[in-house]
Amino acid sequence: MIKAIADLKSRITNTKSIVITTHVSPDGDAIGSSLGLYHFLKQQNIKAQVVVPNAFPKFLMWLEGSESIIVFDQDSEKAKELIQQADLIFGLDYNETNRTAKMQDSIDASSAYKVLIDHHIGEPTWPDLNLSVVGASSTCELVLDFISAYSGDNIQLTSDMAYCIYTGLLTDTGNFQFSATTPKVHIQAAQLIEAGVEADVVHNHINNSFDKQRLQFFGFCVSERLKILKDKKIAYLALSQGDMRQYNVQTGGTEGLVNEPMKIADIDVSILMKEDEGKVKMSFRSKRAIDISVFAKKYFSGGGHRNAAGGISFKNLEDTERDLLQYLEEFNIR
Ligand SMILES: [Mn+2]
Repeated sequence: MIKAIADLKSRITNTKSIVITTHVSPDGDAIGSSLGLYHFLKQQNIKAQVVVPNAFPKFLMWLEGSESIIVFDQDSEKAKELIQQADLIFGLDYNETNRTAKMQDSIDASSAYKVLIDHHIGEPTWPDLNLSVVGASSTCELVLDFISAYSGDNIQLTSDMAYCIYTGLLTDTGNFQFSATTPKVHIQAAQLIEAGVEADVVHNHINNSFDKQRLQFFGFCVSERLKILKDKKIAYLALSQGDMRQYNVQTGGTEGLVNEPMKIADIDVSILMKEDEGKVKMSFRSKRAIDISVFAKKYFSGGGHRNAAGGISFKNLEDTERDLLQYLEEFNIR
């Protein structure tokens, strides 16, 4: 990594226009890593612009710099122009450009030097420089590694950087509970707290920021939509657009919902199905050795991590549910 960073350093200092991109429906790690890197580059007197495919949830809008983010969906001309003019593009928290949705064509067409930092399963060939580590807890972990390698002994983490990076560590490890929560992650968290992060502030912004209606929506999902399969190890929730309309669910409003069934002791796999226009979005969670990303990839054109993955179905909700039950039977999760 050190040699690659040295090369990148000279490239970055000679670059006129840097764009930082991340995946569609940006989560805490996507926004945290993008803004963490943005603040770091700013510290190095390097201007960069964060461009994201679509709106990100309210519970991330407190992060310093979030107001400067260009949202492709809301300002596509500006976003296209920025990507087109960039001579260096960072891709954070995704490894296939189709994860950037409507931004994909612009990124694919760009002749900019492309640097990828990601932790999802995959073997992308498009980046000019790939700093990804499959299995790392989060892209934020890798951005902090990048900052450390780039700065060497002169590392100076500001509280702006630290808050952004801590947010991704917290969210992608499910509050430091998933199996990727290594000693290193805790050491990094300590480093970030030393740099000024007040852990309870982040926790409250991320986890204790529901409004009453959203909490009632979670309650409705758990009491009315939760289904547990016969062997009691698998739980799933199938939500219609009507369900979400009824509770006025906003962007990011179902974030964390797939984890709720995992609170039941015997549940090893949880699946969330969300009806959308002409498709059903799927989220998967599993415990320990069960690699749910294999299932997501095989049946729902998805992927992600061993214990957390996403996928999609282009059938209606009812047919998707029927497919799911059949595939679960076929895949035989043990
Ligand atoms: Mn991530």
